[in-house]
Amino acid sequence: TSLEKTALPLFFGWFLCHPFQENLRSLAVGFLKNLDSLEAFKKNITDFTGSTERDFNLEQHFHDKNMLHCTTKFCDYGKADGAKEYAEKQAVKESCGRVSALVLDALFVTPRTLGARVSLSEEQLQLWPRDAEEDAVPRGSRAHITLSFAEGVEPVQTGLDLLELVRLQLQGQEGKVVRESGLGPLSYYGKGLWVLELREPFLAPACFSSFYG
Ligand code: ACK
Repeated sequence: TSLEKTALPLFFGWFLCHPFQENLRSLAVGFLKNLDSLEAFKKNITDFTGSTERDFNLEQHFHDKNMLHCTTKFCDYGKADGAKEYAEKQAVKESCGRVSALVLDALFVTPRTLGARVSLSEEQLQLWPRDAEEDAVPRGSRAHITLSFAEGVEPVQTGLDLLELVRLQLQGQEGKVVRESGLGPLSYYGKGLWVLELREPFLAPACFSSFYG
């Protein structure tokens, strides 16, 4: 009906349940502080600044961003390809309001974005759109939570930065382990891409829902 047509949201996704948003933010701040203090990071600071700026500060580069979520389908109020089909899927309709646990297994940072990689379960993959990424990467590779992005950067960039990491790893690049932190190995992949693989994944209960903005 025409009423339903007007109901397509900005996007669908999982929204982190309340206390876990704060916990994840703390984890991310710790990650940035740690990185900021590393010699290896300072040596490659031009990735971020384009010059040898002395007073660069990662925490100021990435200010805090709104509510934390993992986008499944970006619908753009119906303007995005496949938005209507996605919204009408049985699994999507049935899942609205349901809570499931997101498994966050890495944090990554680039000069543009700060994000968490999400490893989707088989059940969660039922809600993952077919067209989220090209066929060259495993389904769900783009799943992430945007923690922050630099000024002038669009949030869509976090998923693109993660896909870049996935492609590098598929090509066999492992990154250079720069530090074994309590949380896990921290690696540098070049071009300002830093990844902390979490030895213990961060489990975040999250509610599947649409978002209108
Ligand atoms: O951080 P995100 O996953 O990246 O969450 C936001 C959300 O939708 C609202 O903007 C994501 N987003 C924006 N544009 C696109 C797009 N073209 N494809 C996929 N996700 C998008 C953005």
